[in-house]
Amino acid sequence: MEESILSVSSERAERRKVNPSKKFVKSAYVKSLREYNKIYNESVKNPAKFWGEKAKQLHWFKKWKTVFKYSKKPFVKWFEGGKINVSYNCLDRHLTTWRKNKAALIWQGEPEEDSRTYTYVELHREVCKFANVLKRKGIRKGDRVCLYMPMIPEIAIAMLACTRIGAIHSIVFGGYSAESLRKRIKDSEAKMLITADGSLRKGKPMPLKDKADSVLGKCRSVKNVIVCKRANIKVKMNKRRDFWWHEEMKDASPFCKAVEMDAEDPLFILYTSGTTGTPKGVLHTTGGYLVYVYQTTKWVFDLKDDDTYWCTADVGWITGHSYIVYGPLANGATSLMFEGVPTYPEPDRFWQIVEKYKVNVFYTAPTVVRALEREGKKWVDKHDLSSLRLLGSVGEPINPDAWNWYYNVIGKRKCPIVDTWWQTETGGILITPLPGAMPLKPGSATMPFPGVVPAILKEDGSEAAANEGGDLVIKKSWPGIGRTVWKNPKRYIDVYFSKFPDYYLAGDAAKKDKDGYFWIMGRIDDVVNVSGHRIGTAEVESALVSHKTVAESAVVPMSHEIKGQCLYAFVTLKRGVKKSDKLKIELVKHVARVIGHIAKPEKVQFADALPKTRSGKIMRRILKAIVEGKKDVGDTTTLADASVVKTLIREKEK
Ligand code: 7RM
Repeated sequence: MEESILSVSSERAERRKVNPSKKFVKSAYVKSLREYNKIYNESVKNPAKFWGEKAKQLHWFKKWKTVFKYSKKPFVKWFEGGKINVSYNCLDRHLTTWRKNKAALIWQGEPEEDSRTYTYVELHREVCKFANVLKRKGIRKGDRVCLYMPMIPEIAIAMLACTRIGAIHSIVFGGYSAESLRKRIKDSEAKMLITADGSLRKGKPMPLKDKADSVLGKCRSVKNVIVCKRANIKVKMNKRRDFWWHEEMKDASPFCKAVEMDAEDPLFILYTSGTTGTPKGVLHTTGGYLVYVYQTTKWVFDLKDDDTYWCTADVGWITGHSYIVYGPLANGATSLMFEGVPTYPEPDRFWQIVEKYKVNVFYTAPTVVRALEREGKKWVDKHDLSSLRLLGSVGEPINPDAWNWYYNVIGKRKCPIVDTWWQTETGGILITPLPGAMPLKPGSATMPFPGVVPAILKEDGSEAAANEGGDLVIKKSWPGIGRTVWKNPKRYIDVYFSKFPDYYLAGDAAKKDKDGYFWIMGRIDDVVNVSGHRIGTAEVESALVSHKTVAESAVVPMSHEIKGQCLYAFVTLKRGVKKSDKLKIELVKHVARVIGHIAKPEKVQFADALPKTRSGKIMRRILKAIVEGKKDVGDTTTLADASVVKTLIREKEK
């Protein structure tokens, strides 16, 4: 009865469907399931035709010869023979249209009074100037440039300037430690570092340049450092090596021709943590990536010219690359960028910004939704959110409780929610609703984007039956797929193409229901085997969070003499709820009620905070180590707040 636990609780969820309103459908790009099915079937039958047509909407200096072909499996080439430039498509292409004076980037700083808007023509000018600064400092096509910056417009300007001259950017998230920065600079052999004096976090200046300085001595490849002023922190400048952004920009020319890049020339490297300690440098290339983020941004967010679009991610992770900068700008959209956090100065900051800029499309992570739900509805009710017409979610499965709150309290029951499943490696969104076409099922990322062919495989490689959990794979290539691991093609093959050699292995467990909806269950290693039952920890977490006292939870396996494994639940309570043993018992009972007795956590530990990456993902690897009583919980440098770990160890359940 392996699959029973996975289907019992989902059976109810699976039947619930939420349809988009007539008004939404009326203006949507794709208006019905029938229309989606038609587009989908054609895209899969003839991917070259489908992607070729989409690619034509961008500007190519020279058209491609073949839409796609394998050079040597699994290595693939998209739009071979084509010449294109990303910055040209994100900027120059709009300057000959009415969009030239449209807001491209609206930036809201953490202090309310700090904000800036760049029109397309203005952004183009800044990018050209900075591209000339790069050239002056000796940066050429193919060179790596490392960015270690706050969420300020200069990060987008630097990215676009790199793409303009064919330099490969490698963004290291500003929250990462100096040591993480060093590793990434070393692996990519970056010739330049672009950073800032510091960033602002909850009103406090946090050093960046100082942190970088502590390792730059060991980074021989870096010849120059460009420093932006942001946090008013005094920094040491090495005369021969370090230069101020604003000084370099003063006399830089605003004319810079965009380099004609081969479609398969490298665009950027983005490091992502793997199972080993060494992060993988995922390499994305030019033409395919741009076509993919262009088309997904347009259809998934149903983006229209008069929309103000806000993705709350940090530019330092893939969501920011694809859906703050490249996707929206390639569409000529207005993209909002926010420097701060959701709860500062008060827990209504996001809603205040939505009201201030009349945001229409809002894209965030489930962890943010849960954190703001925890703060209470009163913060939402202070603001007029009537401009919102579409909501998005990314990063983790969104549990039905958070989904309902997002839908009812934020979207006022009129905004579809696009639950978008994808990864750093996929470049863009792969499984997602097209919001005018798909009836939503809360908790499901629904269906594949046109051209994408996912499947659920069992260990022996055969396809799983409906509702049966297994490995999520993608059977056909798509233009946005990461092409290799930087300097390590073997690792690319090992990680993604060896368990099932013909398919891309996502590393997530998932299942597909009878209606063809995909349900992501979490990373493969988040599936726990309790007395022979496969239980997705996400499902137990979802049950816990559906209890009225619970704000957030993380469930991990713990070894158990009899059951093999059992479940250990970390639970964050809502504000004002009292911790008690009685409540623990009640929560365990609640899980039994929602899923069944076999899913009952063996232990419950209350935790005011959970170890999370700055992008909001709970680091279950660390929780597992804590639960197993390991002295060394492994690398904690990617955590937003490493002190959380000590508290959890101290308060561990016996
Ligand atoms: C975009 C991003 C990738 C991993 C992925 C999943 C999880 C992301 C969803 C999701 C369920 C979703 N890139 N994940 N989105 N799980 N539903 N809508 O997050 O490289 O940082 O992470 O995130 O496990 O494999 S990522």
